[in-house]
Amino acid sequence: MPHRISRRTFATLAAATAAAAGTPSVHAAAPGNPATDRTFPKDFLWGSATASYQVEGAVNEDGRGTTVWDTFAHTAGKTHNGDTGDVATDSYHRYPEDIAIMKDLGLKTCRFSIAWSRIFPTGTGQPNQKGIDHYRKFAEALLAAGIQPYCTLYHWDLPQLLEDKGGWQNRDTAVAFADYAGYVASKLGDVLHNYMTMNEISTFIELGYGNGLHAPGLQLSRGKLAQARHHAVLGHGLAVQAIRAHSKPGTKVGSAENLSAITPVYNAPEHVAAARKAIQEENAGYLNVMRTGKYTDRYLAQLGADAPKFTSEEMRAIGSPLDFQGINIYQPAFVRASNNADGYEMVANPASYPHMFSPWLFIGPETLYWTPKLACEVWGIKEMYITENGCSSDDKVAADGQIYDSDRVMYLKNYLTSLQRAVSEGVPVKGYFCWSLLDNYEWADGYEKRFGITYVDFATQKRTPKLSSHFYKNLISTGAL
Ligand code: GCO
Repeated sequence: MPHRISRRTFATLAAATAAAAGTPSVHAAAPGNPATDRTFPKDFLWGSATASYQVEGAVNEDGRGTTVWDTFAHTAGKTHNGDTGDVATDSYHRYPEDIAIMKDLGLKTCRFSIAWSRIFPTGTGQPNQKGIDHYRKFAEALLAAGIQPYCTLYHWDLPQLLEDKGGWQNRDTAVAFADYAGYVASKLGDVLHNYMTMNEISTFIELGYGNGLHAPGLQLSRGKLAQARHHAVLGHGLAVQAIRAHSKPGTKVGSAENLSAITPVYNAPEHVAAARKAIQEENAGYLNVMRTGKYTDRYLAQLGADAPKFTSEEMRAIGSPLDFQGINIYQPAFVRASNNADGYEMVANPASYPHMFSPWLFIGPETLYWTPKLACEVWGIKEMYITENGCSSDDKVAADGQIYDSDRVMYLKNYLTSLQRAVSEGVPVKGYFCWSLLDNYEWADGYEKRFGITYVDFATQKRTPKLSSHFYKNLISTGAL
């Protein structure tokens, strides 16, 4: 079974033209003494994140249509142990219990995703009222618990019938996604006020259509892949417009993107300047084009004849202004200054570099300082959320029934210390969503890699808070590290 080692190490075919070096900081210094103050602002939004296919189960209930992940997970040899999301954490039924866990933690917000195929079982056409009813009940239960819903409209579970017509290779999928997004906003706008269009476009495109490690498991040529990438960012942009057209004033729209988490290899002016160039070029096909509405010259030059076909109207849609930007951050992508034409070079980690239980998850807490800071500077972002951060552990239940995941506590403590540094310096990060509330279906890694702060016994569905959950609860209640 191929591992997901390559999962977040995608290169976006970036190329040579240097982007704005030395962009001035947009942040005013925050009050207090950043060197000694270890607290987060009182109104900081603490949350957790999950995704439909990873937690819901109930794949054949209430009219849900088949998705690419159902197909992929049920194809022999595609996932660890042949694991599927058929049951997952059974959260379609057990969400009241999950919300009670969130409430006990003191969470202010919850990031979850809507399964497109529960709303439109075939992707387009006739909507399914039972799907809308389910997410309405879920959102109402969150609100009753004092928890603000943050809804992702697409976390990779594409309706299979759309994939049969080409999936993201087909421009019509982008239009269908926008129609679905607008429909949800029109039906649930009274209970949902914060939307993320898509989760990690870079991951579902590069792994789903590039190296084939994720659904739908294709390995496209470079040109076809670039076109699929374009359709996905276009789908994002059209959905932003559709949500705005169908929602009330005050509704906020953003995305949750897994950018290449550019981090200077160490804090020296030349490496920081290199990182400013790298963050744009290494994310040229995703966040950079979504934030600017332009492909960089370097990106297009490197693709040459394989560059995507696009119109100026599409580019305007892709660059639709957002109210906030979510970024998912796990491992750093180190960069150093270089005399080459790019002005930077990525640093490949040696085999001895430490990682968490997932081999791709290199440990680099400072990425939660540098990446938000550089991203906000370079793209002029005024409101940012860390929409995912967390880690896998080889969790075991101890003789006393508890789970002492000291490695996850180490990871969270150090990453959050870096985040606190960024916030205290005025980087506009307004909240943090821990991945994940519960152990869940980790895609091609099945159930082996546990990312939850709550342990799930998958045989009984019993939930037990881990040591990291107690750490997180304490942090939320005190606001201090
Ligand atoms: C992703 C996700 C989550 C993962 C998490 C841990 O990026 O894959 O948004 O679905 O489970 O990041 O790998």
